[in-house]
Amino acid sequence: MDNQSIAKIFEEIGNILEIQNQNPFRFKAYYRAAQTIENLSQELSEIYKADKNGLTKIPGIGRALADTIIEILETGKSRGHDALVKTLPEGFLNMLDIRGVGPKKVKLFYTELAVKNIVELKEAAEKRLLQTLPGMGEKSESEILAAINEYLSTSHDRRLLFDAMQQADEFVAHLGDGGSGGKNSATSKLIEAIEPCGSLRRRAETVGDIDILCASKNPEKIMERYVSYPEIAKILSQGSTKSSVVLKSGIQVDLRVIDKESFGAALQYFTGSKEHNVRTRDIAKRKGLKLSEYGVFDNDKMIAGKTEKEVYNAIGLPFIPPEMRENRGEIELAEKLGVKGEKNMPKLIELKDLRGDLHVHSDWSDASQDIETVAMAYKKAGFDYIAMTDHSAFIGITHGMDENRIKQQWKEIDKLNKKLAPFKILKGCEVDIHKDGTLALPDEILKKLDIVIVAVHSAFTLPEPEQTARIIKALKNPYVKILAHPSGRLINKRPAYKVDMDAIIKTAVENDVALEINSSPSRMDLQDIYVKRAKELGAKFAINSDSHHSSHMEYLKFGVFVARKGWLEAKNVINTMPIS
Ligand code: DGT
Ligand code: CA
Ligand code: CA
Repeated sequence: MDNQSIAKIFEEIGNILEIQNQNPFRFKAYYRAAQTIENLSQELSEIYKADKNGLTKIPGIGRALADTIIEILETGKSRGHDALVKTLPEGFLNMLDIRGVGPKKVKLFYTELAVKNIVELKEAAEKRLLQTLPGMGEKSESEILAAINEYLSTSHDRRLLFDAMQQADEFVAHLGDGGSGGKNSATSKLIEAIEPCGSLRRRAETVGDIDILCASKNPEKIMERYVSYPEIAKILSQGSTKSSVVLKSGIQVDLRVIDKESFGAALQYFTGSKEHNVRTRDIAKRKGLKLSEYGVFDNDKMIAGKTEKEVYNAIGLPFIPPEMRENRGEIELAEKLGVKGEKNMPKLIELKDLRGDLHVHSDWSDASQDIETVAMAYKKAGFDYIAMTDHSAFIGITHGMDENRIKQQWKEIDKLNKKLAPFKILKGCEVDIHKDGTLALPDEILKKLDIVIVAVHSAFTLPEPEQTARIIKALKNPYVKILAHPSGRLINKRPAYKVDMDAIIKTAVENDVALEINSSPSRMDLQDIYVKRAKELGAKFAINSDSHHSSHMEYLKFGVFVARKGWLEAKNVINTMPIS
């Protein structure tokens, strides 16, 4: 867990204590601690690892706060924080993300107007109720309304695919018979088919709203169950086959119920993208057909609609996988191949093609589990190998390894490889690229490693020519195998560093360096559009979890989504290969 995330937990504890009218001493201590942590130049995990009593030596961090930090470092959360969050209605704390709204105001809105989330706050502002409250006026009300609208229309409101998928799964489980444990295809007598579609089904990195399509003979019953979902904050519209709601988390969910005979056509329509749909409708029209969400029609006769494949084939195209439907060349390819050429469409990579993970951390740097625990988890999940790629030592970054500790780690890995064979742990390192393009470890060490991953973790704001030159220089080192998270962006949090991505891709190709697709849900980096471009330029890829806990293995599917959106096949990805 990094300092930013820990600081956020402390700030939230402070917020909740303040909302609860607790002693100002208490909540202010948490605010101060959050500030201190945010400004530290060293990771808390590193401080703790170096010295078990080191945390209390940080100014403003006493024994109790230090214990909370240790609990978060070891378990990924704080029970005290969890318990506090549960005292508030769901979505309550999101109100604090609105500019000009702090703990005092949310407390006021809640006690005076029973406002529990952003949606209700917006309603109250639109009804001009906020201006009636003590300390508020017309001006502060309109400022808050403007801030809410800004918040709802900016990228904050586009959710990570990871979050949206979780919420969609829960919703689908609710619609199914009493919940099926979060499966995407919950079915019951009432529901003949159900599928989240839209940007979520296309596996876009962020999702604006969730679209769910359902086939049923009894739409009224479905709608009844739909609007009874306890997570709903507001029903926007409710019809017999079409409804929209906003969840307490703030995300909108649109539901359409359709006849089974039209399910494929509706799925095609509501999966989009809009740009892709415009093209497919056009193609139908040119053939004298009509394509709608109800089916493909020749005059009034329905000639396809039950499955998507039927729909594409009826307009003369091979089936196009949802991830490719962005009007980025898939229509041209599909037209060229035709229905008969369906087998020549890219055979997109699948999660089961991955045999190893080439970017994994342990407690030798900034993760919490030892190598054996991590390796055993991968082995148990059916993988053949991992590369242990703990961080190199680099001031101000992480609990990194110097040459001595790397050599010690090799001994540990050799020992474990005997024990776990045929499972294999490769010796690796995530090596920092210095500002000048040199690497944090000497060649004598690098050449003995199986996997050298290089990464930028500092000087994010260099001008484009310098940032590009820095990375290119690193890629030319003969021992480098993989460039980690090539753009450095964190979705909704930190923009990509400015680089000439084409030049970097070309250098990677020339020097036989694989580009990483980092599967962490907030990274998904390299991005799909660059993946497609890099594939065209002949690049190789590695889909890695960058896991800091064995449970992060689950992230790999998000890397696979990105790869599929970039049209990759298994053969383009090095960790689909057996170990040689
Ligand atoms: P989002 O929600 O912003 O992440 O993106 P989408 O793609 O899920 O967009 P959304 O929810 O507005 O609409 C869902 C799908 O419905 C969209 O992907 C394609 C289809 N659709 C929506 N509006 C139109 C339209 O005006 N024309 C056509 N052809 N299709 C549309
Ligand atoms: Ca959508
Ligand atoms: Ca929608």
